[in-house]
Amino acid sequence: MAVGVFDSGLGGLTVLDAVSKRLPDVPFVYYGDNAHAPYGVRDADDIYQLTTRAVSRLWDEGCDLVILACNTASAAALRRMQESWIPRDKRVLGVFVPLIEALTERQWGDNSPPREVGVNCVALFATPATVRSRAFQRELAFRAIGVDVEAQACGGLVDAIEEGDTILAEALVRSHVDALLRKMPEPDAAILGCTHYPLMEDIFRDALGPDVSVYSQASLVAESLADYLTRHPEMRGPGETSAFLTTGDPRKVSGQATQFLRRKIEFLAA
Ligand code: DGN
Repeated sequence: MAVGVFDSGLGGLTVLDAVSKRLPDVPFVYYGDNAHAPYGVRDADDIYQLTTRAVSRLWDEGCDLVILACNTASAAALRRMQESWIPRDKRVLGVFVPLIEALTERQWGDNSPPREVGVNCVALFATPATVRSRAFQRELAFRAIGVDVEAQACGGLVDAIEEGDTILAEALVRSHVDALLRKMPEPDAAILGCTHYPLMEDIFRDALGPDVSVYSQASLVAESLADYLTRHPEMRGPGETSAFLTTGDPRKVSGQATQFLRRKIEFLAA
């Protein structure tokens, strides 16, 4: 049984890369909804419909456990899915909780009341839909008190990264960081809350300066999945090889993915 990894497009490949390195024996089925990307500018209902469709498709592939690598889908759809839609024998995990557990130094499943943690001021960089959802603040409030969050919607950054326009992407990172630092001059920590931003992590770190701890999701999600599979071995199974599915044009998406990750990837039609 493979583990499903869902993203609105190519960005989730950064998460897939990290989890495949951490769990080399686990097969994955990656589903990119390239025909409907980017999600960051869509409304919450639309994101919910697209995300449930993608997750159902991964369940059809035999993936009882699906990771929503997409922050925008995790923010706009995951809680609603968990409340009323996911059957008992399936699991869907998002990317916010591992980030927040790392930030608040909590173990998975620690349901104790929210408490003070080692950080006071957190900068969140994400897509407009993720920022609008306030999902990060909501999940954080379940676990921590006394933390100020200032969010910066990084308009244009996903497109610049996907187009490989590194000059524009760097300029956008620097101007979004400047905008955030005007609102919150001394953050303790910064969250890169979008699948694409790890590719610009060095620029974020440089623009934020050495005193800000930067939390990037790919490696944290990989650790959290490894931990989850240790506790739920029934959710993993040997045997299958990994596969890549897209709702877009497989040839075009394979070319873009190969360029995005600088290794050869072959997508099939979803
Ligand atoms: N995958 C999305 C995210 O992590 O928020 C970014 C791409 C998008 O759909 N805007």
